[in-house]
Amino acid sequence: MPFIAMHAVLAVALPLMQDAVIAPPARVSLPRPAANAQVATANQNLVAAGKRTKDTLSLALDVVEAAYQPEGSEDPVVRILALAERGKTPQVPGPLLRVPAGTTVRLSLRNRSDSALMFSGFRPALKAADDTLQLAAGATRELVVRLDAVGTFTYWGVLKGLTNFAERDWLDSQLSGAIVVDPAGAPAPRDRIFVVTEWFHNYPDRPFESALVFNGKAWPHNDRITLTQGDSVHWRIVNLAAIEHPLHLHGFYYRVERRGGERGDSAVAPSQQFLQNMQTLPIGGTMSISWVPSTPGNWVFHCHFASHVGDVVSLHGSPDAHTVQLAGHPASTEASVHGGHQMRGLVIGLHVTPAPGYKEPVVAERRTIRLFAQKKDGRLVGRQTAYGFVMQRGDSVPARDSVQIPAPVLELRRGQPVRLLVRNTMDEFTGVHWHGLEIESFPDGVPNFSGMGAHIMPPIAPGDSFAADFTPPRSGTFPYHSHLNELRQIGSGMYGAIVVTDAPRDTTRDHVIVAGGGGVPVFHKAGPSFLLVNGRVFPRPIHMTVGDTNRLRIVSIHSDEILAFRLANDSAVVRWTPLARDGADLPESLRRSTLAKIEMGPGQTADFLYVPDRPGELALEVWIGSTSIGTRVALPIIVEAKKP
Ligand SMILES: [Cu+2]
Repeated sequence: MPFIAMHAVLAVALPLMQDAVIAPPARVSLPRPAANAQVATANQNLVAAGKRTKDTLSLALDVVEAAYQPEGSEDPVVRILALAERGKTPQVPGPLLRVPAGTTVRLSLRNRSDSALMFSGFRPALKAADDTLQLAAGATRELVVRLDAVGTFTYWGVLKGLTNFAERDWLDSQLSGAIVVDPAGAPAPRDRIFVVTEWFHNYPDRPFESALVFNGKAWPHNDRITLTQGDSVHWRIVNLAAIEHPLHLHGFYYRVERRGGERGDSAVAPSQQFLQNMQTLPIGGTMSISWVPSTPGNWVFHCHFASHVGDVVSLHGSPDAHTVQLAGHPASTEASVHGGHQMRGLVIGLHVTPAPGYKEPVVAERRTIRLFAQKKDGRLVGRQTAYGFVMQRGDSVPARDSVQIPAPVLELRRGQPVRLLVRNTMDEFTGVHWHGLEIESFPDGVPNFSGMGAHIMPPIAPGDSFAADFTPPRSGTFPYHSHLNELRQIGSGMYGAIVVTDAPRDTTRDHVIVAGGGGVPVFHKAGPSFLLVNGRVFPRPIHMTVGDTNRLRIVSIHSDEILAFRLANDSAVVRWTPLARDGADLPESLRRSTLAKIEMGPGQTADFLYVPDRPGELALEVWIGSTSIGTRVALPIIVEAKKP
């Protein structure tokens, strides 16, 4: 719950950060489990709990005091209440309730903890207000419920007095699990279920402590998933954390086939499905996605909030590494010292094994684009260091302290082999991800993970270069950005747009709009969350002519915020026509004129057609969060009359 409050606070403009030396705060003492507490294990959701005979499932669950270690074996063990099948080990997330439709569930729920609790969700057909089960300390409740509706649902418990799982804090944070109701008579499912939960502890006077996990364990301590090239993959993702997550798949597109929440789950009509590599999963939301890993190698599926894949959600990380950096100190994080990747939290690692006969493409000639990853001190608001990419034009190398935010648009041609030669002139490691491009794993840009077998992409060390060789297979709009120390590097400007086309584009009618950050978001204190559109708080206007068909390519790449976009004139929101999403063309059925409004998570792109019908001025307005509150940047669009 406090995580939400925190995001709300970020929308408020605040004084600039101090440049004084800020030492990382001392480790907080975390609530420890009792010595005799049972140890909770990570639940991969592969085995349905209970005992099923014909059309009845008998399930006995106990709430117990447990010891939980969301990260590695060296990392803190914290206290939680957890659910266990009676007589078995407690699990995080709670045991999987999975049955064919029409099954009657006989549930016995016993509270062996000292805390009074309330449970909800076991009766998904009821209204939320009617589905509450009070469970005093020491009490046992029996429940008989027939599950008829197919889909993905959730159950959850909270401490007495709370009414919603999103109000949970650390102690009750893991009292929940997935309910899956399969069609009756269907073959054994070949899917995977991933449940997101967060252990969260707020402190009045110190940074909060958080561990964000898929199926009970945080990256890099969770299981790798092995897939075979070309096999269909079906996943259900369940968000039982108190914040939404923009979930991004590297290398491939997925389709969202079902969407749901606690009280419902419905199929998305095939005509409404589209190719996407990012979907924001709301609080309490579920989704069923399908995709085909068509290229072998290592890939990641992760939350695209930089803070959800970094130190901020690690119990043992240095919570204020970025603040130390802001204060002008040399980077001191693990990644900078050892070159190791710094991802934590909500990441799933995939190994896609090659199909027989797979060969990496061999390319004789490539067009080379030289990019420089650079820093410039004191260039951002609050005298923060600006980070960015600069492109070499002609023979001379760009000035070492030159930085461009956003990075230059990479104009690539579909099917033309290219080499992005990235030289790191900074004093810290980096890596670059060509977000959404369906390329080989090695150049994909996740340091120490992208690649296959022993051929793994290294982080780009200070003074080193990395050649990302690939051939873009699809025309569209994509972001590129740092994939190391994302909070600091993306937050400080290491992002830009890639436009892949079949033919040169007419930039008088084809406009790229990149919305991102201009300074590191600060989570532990109320801090600013900067927003720049095309690199500016007051962006330069775009010019259009009445009657012309214009294409707007919008890239949303703030490190930690969902952005809302709206194209409006003085009086009203205008209409535009969606063309593409995440770089992939939309099906005909979704290319319908619509009100010009969209919310986009980090890494998401969308292309629209807009035909101005009268002269005058419009604005593409961009907000952090939902429209009408918080920070707004307006990009003016000046429409001129048609020349006679
Ligand atoms: Cu997230």
